[in-house]
Amino acid sequence: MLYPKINEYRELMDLSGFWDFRADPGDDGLAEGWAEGPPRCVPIAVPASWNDQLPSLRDFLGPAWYATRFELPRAWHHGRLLVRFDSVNYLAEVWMNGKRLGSHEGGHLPFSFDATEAARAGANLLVVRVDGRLAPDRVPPGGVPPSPLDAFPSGPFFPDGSFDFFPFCGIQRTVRLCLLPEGAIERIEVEPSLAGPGALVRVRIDGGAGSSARVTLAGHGAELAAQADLPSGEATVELRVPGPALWSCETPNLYELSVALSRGGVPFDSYSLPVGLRDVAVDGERLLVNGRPVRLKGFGRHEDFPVAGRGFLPPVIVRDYELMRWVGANSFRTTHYPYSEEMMDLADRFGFLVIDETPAVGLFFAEAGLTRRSELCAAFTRELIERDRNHPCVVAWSLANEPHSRRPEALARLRALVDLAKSLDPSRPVTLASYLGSGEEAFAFCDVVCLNRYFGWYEAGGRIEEAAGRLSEELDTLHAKLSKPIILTEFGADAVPGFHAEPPEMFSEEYQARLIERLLEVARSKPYVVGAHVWNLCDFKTGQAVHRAEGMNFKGVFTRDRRPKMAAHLLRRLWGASEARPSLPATPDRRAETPDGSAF
Ligand code: GCB
Repeated sequence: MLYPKINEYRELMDLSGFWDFRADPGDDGLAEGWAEGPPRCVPIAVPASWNDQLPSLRDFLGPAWYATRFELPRAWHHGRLLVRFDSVNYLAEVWMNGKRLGSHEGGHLPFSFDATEAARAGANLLVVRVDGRLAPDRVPPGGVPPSPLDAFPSGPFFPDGSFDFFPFCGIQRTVRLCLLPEGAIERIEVEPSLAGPGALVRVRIDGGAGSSARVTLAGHGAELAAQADLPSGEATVELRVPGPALWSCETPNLYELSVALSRGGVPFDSYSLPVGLRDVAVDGERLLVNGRPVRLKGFGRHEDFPVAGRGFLPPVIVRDYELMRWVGANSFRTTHYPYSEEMMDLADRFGFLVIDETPAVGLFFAEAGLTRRSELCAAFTRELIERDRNHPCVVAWSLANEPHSRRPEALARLRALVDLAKSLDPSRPVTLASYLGSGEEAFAFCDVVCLNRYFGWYEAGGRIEEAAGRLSEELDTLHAKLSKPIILTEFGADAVPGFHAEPPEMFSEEYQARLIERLLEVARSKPYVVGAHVWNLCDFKTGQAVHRAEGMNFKGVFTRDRRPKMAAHLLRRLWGASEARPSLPATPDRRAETPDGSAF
């Protein structure tokens, strides 16, 4: 489903606010008919995770029930009514006025249900049962039986996710009612190509069976149009843009693409979205955007903030872009799940290069639940590519973070995922991030090698020079074996804010800053290393574990409340941020003052 928008043919109602909430630790709600409205509820904010709003439920992962009442205007009784959830972690089952609408599995991707039959003019009740429990047959998994083949340096945690971030639960992004005209546009896929003169924009439209579409592309002096009929509800049109204003990190030029449908000459639906004209390619050991080599400078990050947990918080999104731009970053990876659609929109506008990652973190390949996990990984890959394919900021798909791929079963499964992503979107490189270094056999079928490496922390802790030497060796070995572009997608050290030590010592701000500086120096000295993402932009909440004081991962270069540590100042110096950056790149000229992405 397209991102919900209001226009002359489409209506929206945002259901954010205080909902009713009831935890269901005994899992009695289904049998007791809570779908008709859970009893004895407390207020809860939506969107947001429940764990830090209601501290007695911090470690409770579900099931739990949400309910909200809303009034529908009588005028809304035409067309098709959808209820759209931008994300719910992890399982959601939804009823309107007691009628079951459907269920969805997976914590970070949108879904919608048709509520045309169930809704009525006047008062309505929407009920959602959310189950965020961790299990081996979910993705990401939890409760994974320990095995030497699946070893992961960060485990084990309480709650027992096979990943290093807190398993926040609930309705974490916006919920909206969307009123669409009958036969509305369902999907628009935009694929720009720079082959031939100018730029070619291929637009595929789904929906609108029996109608005609007018497609326009406007901006930067261009005003192009094409016409197509949709007898069976699909059509592809092509527009050639002479002298295109290309999208790039330095000049994030966007055009506006609009599709307008009419039937018998009567207009009945339209949808507009920004598009960027650019292409991405791997050429030997280089990553190219518009034929020019790029080098990624940036971070892994988390959607994480006090009280709201993993809830959608627009001010934090703005602040995080300010922080990244302040240090001179031009890139991030959506570690370790798809970020909000609004975050992706701003990446397009700011000119960030994004490695877009599915929620497949901590994957293991032992038999228990393997078939189901594989199905879910494929479903999430499909859903992510469908959601984000029109964003120029996405320069690669990452299909897993640190899969425990030593088992022989792993390779065929990972290859199937890579093949799936390439068949859905042949225009972008596909990758996964691994901690196995040159032992990662899956790199053979990835376009770009993404290495997560903690020399100076989990290995060679306290020994910065040894860490630098080992990283240098490992990069050269990987390069000799694969001859592909390499991105150092994770490296860093925990630094407890305000803890200082000279000479530098692990957990001090000095140690974190010097280690990052030294490892970046190594990465920079290798022409085939095309990017470096420091782990992490900000400190973030994780499960409790002996190596996680305060239930926190302190590898942020900013604190959880977004104050800089020494490492943030260091990066600002290294990445060459200029003073007085405009908050939004209003024009390409102003944007040209920002770093050109040529070094990291
Ligand atoms: C990793 C993981 C990341 C962890 C990080 C750490 O390799 O990909 O999720 O948070 O290490 O700090 O241990």
